[in-house]
Amino acid sequence: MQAEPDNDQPTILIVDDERVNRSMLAELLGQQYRVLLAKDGPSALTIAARESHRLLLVLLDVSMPGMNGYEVLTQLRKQEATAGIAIIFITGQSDAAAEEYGLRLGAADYVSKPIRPAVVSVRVRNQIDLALQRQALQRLAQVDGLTNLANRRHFDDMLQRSQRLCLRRHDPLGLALIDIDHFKLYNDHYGHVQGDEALKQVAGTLARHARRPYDLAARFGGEEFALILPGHADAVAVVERFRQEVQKMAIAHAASTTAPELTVSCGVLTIHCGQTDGLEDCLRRADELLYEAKTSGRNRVCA
Ligand code: GH3
Ligand code: MG
Ligand code: MG
Ligand code: MG
Repeated sequence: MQAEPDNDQPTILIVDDERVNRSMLAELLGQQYRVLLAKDGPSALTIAARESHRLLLVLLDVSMPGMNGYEVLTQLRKQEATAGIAIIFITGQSDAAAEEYGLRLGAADYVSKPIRPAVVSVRVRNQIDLALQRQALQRLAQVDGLTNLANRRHFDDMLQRSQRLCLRRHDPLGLALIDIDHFKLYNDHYGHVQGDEALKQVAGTLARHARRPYDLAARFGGEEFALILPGHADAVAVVERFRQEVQKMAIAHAASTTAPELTVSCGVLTIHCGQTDGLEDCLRRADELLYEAKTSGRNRVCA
């Protein structure tokens, strides 16, 4: 993941065509949140796309020249990255039909002008709390509890997204399947608790090899891991370095017939853009390469 220069206050985007409204809201919310401002729909969409990874809430004026708030909401919902951002409409219309329309479009809440600061603060706080809870739940649903890596479900999801990304960018997509060697013997010899510790250590090393923003290290299941490396021309080299580092951790494995320490076998497939094979086929081929690594002596990378 990339380093974030700013603090981690929740980010709010205020969109209003009138400067006085923007400054009033910015002053009201600026103490507790990181506040961004936009004076029209198109710039709101640009900022939201750029900040989608940390933007939790948009305070959105309904009537603006050019693109109105309803259109902005509709556009935000169309893009995967911005679809989940909470929206509070702000409007001068004290019109029940307009309010109903906004809520039906999927706004989380509605406040009317003239703005009552205390009410806006509370409504914003409520929506931010909900958004943070949603984020925490989403994270729980994506992460493997033992290793903290992406779980299988998230891996499947990200593999599909990575394939789309690589198609768009005309990039190759590296896919690795990794399996710990003689891990049943490790458990038998050292016990399941120490087995879990070894899994965590291997996972930590794997995570350090998923360096770029779109790389993903996952627990594929049991003592198997996976690595997605979008846009890497040298996926094999990355995985080979990982394999060597696992061996260098020197986790003793007295029962292994491969080496005195814990080792891994890896299959690496490079999917070329334009190749339209289904991902199931790709996974099957990566698994065949892993099997080749196992049958040709373990503790190696086959590509
Ligand atoms: P190979 O080198 O052919 O991969 O042999 P292996 O023994 O590693 O493969 P096998 O599939 O026979 O055994 C996998 C072992 O991984 C068996 C299972 O108990 C262990 N395992 C799977 N998940 C966990 C876990 O969460 N914790 C621990 N401690 N062990 C696990
Ligand atoms: Mg306006
Ligand atoms: Mg296995
Ligand atoms: Mg194994």
